[in-house]
Amino acid sequence: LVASMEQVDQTYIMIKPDGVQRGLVGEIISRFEKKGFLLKGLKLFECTKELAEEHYKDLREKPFFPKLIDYITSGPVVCMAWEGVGVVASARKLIGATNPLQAEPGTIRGDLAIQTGRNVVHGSDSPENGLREIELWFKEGELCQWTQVQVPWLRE
Ligand code: RTP
Repeated sequence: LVASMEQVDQTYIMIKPDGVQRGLVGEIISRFEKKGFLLKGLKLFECTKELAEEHYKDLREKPFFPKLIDYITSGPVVCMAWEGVGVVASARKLIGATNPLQAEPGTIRGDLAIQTGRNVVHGSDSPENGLREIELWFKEGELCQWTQVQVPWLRE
C-alpha cells in the first residue's frame, strides 16, 4: 500500500539490432522480468529511418548521428514498455554506462557488450521521455493493461 502512494513510471526499453542478431533477446528481457517490473508492451519491429531519427532527434547534431541511424535501422529491434515505481532510473542502472567498457560488471552492457556503437540496448533517460518514446514506438492497442498477480516476497 505504501507503493501505491509513489509515482508509477514507464520506460521504453529497446533491444538494438546487435542484441537481436547475437541472440541476446531472452537474456535481456529476463533481467527486467527478474527485477520484478511489469511488462506492458513487447514486439519485434523493423523501424524506419524516420522513426529512428525522431527517437534520437536530440542527437541529430552529433557527428555519429548518421552511423547511429544506420545501426538502429540495420535489422529488427525488440520494443518494450516496462512499468513500475522508479523503473526509469533502475532500468538505466540495469543497462549500465553508454560505453560498455565503462559499464559495471553485472549490468547488461558491462556483461554483454564492448563498443558504444554496439551497446545492445536502449533505455529512456527520464519519465517524460519514457512516455514520449512509448507513444512513439507503440500504436494504440499494442499495450496491455493488466495487473501483476502479487508475487509473494517481492514487496513488504
Ligand atoms: P540510449 O539512448 O541508446 O539508451 O543510450 P544512452 O542514453 O546511454 O546514450 P546517448 O548519449 O543518448 O547516445 C545514444 C546512443 O548513440 C550511440 N552513441 N554513439 N560513437 C559515439 O560516440 C556514440 N555516442 C553515442 C550509442 O548507441 C548510444 O547508446
